[in-house]
Amino acid sequence: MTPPALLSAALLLLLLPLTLADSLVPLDVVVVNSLLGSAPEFHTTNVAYRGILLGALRRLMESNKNFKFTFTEHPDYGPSLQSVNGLAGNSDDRTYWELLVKTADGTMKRPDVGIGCYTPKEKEQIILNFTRW
Ligand code: B12
Ligand SMILES: *[C@@H]1O[C@H](CO)[C@@H](O)[C@H](O)[C@H]1NC(C)=O
Repeated sequence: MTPPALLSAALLLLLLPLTLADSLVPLDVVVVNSLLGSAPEFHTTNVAYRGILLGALRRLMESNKNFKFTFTEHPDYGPSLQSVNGLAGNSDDRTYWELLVKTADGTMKRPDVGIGCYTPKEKEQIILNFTRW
């Protein structure tokens, strides 16, 4: 390698961690009440590269006064989404906030982990679906 090429390679290596640390993954959060059939609410937020959904929801709550959520903590599975915008799941009427994901290519999936483990990918739609089990 020529000295200038060596220098730019070294510079790149130096800057790479910085660029990665700065990159935020954009995603949408859609709030759906399938029991009322009301119009879905769309929000946009972001999370650190490979950050967890809980982080994306927190960022959204901090930036948007029309979105709030609460969660409870399970000793084994971690955080469980309890309420969105004041509406809480309830075991007596068997309601809960289901987690669904529409990927950038349009595929729908139901994650097999909760908000503390799921790591949203770029341009995914996270659907919080109030429903019954
Ligand atoms: C029944 C059940 C549910 C019911 C619970 C209803 C109720 N109150 O009884 C409902 C349908 C609500 C449910 C929802 C979800 N569940 Co679930 N559920 C189960 C299941 C089949 C049995 C749990 C149980 O009754 N255990 C026996 C009792 C005595 O123990 P327990 O500790 O008190 O059980 C409680 C917890 O399991 C809790 N719970 C249930 N699911 C989840 C998920 C998370 C992330 C958390 C924190 C807690 C939690 O609810 C139970 C009752 O209070 C387990 C799998 C299994 N066979 O264990 C999956 C399981 C626990 N669920 C799982 C998942 C992923 C979910 C969802 C995230 C699915 C989704 N995409 O929406 C959602 C939670 C969304 C949210 N709001 O945060 C995963 C968790 C894995 C993980 N590491 O995160 C499991 C292990 C299944 C799997 N995919 O392998 N679930
Ligand atoms: C929400 O849940 C209902 C009931 O399980 C289901 O019919 C519906 O398809 C879900 N909503 C979305 C947006 O997938």
